[in-house]
Amino acid sequence: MKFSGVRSLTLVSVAVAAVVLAACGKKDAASDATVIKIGHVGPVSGAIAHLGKDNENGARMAIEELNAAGLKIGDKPVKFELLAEDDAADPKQGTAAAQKLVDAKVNGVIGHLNSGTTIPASQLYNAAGIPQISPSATNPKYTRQGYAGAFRVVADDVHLGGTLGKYAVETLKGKNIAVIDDRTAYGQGVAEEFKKGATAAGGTIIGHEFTTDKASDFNAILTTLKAKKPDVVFFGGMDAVAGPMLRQMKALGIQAKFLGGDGICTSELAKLAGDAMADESVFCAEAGGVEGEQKAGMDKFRADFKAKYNADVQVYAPYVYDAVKVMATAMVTAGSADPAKYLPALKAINYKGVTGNIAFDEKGDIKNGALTLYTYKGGERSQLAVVR
Ligand code: ABU
Repeated sequence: MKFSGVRSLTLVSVAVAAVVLAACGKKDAASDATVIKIGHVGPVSGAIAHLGKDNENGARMAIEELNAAGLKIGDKPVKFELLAEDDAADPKQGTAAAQKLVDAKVNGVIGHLNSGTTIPASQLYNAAGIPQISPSATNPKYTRQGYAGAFRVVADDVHLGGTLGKYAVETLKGKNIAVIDDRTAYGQGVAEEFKKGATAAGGTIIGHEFTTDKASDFNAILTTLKAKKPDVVFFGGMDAVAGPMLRQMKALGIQAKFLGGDGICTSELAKLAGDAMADESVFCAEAGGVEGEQKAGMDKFRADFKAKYNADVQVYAPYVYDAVKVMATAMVTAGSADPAKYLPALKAINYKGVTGNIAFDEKGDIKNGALTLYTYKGGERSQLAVVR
């Protein structure tokens, strides 16, 4: 097919304009601002939907504040749009959600919540050149794949599991320690790091049993472990499994202290465990934390979140909130929401958030990450200490 000179020039101009528009983003019809698409993925269905909603609400809160502030990027007004996807904590659904965001040409992604979804999804974001900040996936592998655009605003399982292992032996005086994990990327990884930490501190691992992130009957593995007389049981997995496990431990008369990582360290755990959780019998760690004068910002965030969503923060909403703000700050600094252009600013970020100071090391992990140790009293999480 042949076109006249003028028509082919017009077609070329239209094609060029379409490419430029795709790179710059569409315009918001009401305000004429350039739309910047931020993807968020977490499990908003399934057993840990309460945690996925917590994360997603953290993202929504940040996006609303950014839009209310009327930000400009490269002297142009912008409007942030949240594209929120559900991965149901399932690796396959996670990659499907990631592909949807890649196809939508999002400018950046915050997520996913679980290590088991974050790691496979990161391959797709990396191939598409889309920066990703995980607010909660703690398996170390995520930032050890050599991806330039993979970042994490929380500590990893080496830190988390190792610290809890030492704590189980040195502070809780555990000698005979049993371990259970749910065989997910997170549960398995944090349990192995816990074992290393506990063993190095002089504890003995008397048994390691396995379950899944969908199981609800733990009688067989708990009976096996009970026979070995543990004084501490560590669980690598999430609160939706830990709650029923605690109930069944009580029914079997297992008196051991119960420890877990950030996956069980939620407001919801007390409800899930019911009356099976005696005061100061359960211990866990969140993979971040603030102390001193930074506590005021976190306290205000929690109060604002509760007022807005009529729900307590579960664990990671503030980290999601900060991750969105970090990404937006990098775009403003770079004067562009084009991933290739704002990525250097993201790598060099030094941001004071509600979760503390956020700067990344060469892998994309948070520098000088903190952990907060908690126990439960009267059905509430009760902070013990912030450690680094
Ligand atoms: N870090 C706890 C929950 C998320 C995950 O890493 O799978």
